[in-house]
Amino acid sequence: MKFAKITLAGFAAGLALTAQVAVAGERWDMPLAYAASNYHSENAAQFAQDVTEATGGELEIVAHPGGSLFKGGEIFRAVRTGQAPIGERLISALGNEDPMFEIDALPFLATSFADARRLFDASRGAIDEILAVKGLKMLYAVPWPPQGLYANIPINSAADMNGLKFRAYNAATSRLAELMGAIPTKIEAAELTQAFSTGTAESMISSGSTGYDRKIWEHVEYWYDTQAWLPKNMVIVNLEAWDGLDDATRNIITEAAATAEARGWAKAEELANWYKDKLMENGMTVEPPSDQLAGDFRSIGEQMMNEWLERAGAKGQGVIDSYNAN
Ligand code: PCA
Repeated sequence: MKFAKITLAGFAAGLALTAQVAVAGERWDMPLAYAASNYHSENAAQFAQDVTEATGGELEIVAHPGGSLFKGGEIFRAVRTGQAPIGERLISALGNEDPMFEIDALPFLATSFADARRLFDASRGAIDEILAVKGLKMLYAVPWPPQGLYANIPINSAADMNGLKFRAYNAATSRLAELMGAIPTKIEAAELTQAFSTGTAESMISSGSTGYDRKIWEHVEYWYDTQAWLPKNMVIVNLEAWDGLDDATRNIITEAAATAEARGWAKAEELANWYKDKLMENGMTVEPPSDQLAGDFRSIGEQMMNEWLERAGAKGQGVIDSYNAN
């Protein structure tokens, strides 16, 4: 059975193909949103190879980076409906599914790798529960390096962002842009080069990683190291596809996923400074934010936290409390 063919036919017909899930002895196509050379994608490709090898080819997982099989914005739905058995998605882009998914994109809640890890530990159970209800299971999650502000002009305060076109990657970054008076548009990383070269985007918040992947220095000169948060990608599997596997195969995947998670966290941390160096080597001005900009970001962050707590309710507060207690 060729999963990719069923996938496209099902997609065209707008059908949820939850009945046609893969079983062991199958090929699993794994859509990824980010560039093949990005460490998340390389890590996922390694995970896919590890599973393929450890199962002796009984389950072949094939990674498709760069949004080539499904675009970033389509991957969650594709896996949920069984059009793809497995895939990777930026967790915080799923805020419309549940506010809990936005917890790792709240400004200044967790700004170091160690804190991001603690926040992941505190939130994983709640995220797993939400995914299970949607017929999904998280296999592993890996962070992006700390988020900073890219702009084509010097930015010394939030007010300097007024009227700038801002590329957002989720609802939280759109809101942040709005609160600075910038004009947000949601654009996937795969479409960044086009957005910046046509002037659709003049600024964004992202890691050095995405700026490096997209040669952002060809379009903007400034990156302010605001260290605002560390969002994560997660690899999810369709539960029906998962349940169709035998125990031995599931154990192999679980083990490969744990290895991929540890490898990915280590790689992200190792590369964080390297990316900054690359931005500078390519002529960008890389600086800490001015006191004014840092202060403006902090107060916007507080407002966003309050807005999030209103949406996320007692469950959200509970996760924040357990994060703060550890
Ligand atoms: N890069 C991704 C999400 C967070 C990051 O650092 C992006 O810009 O799309």
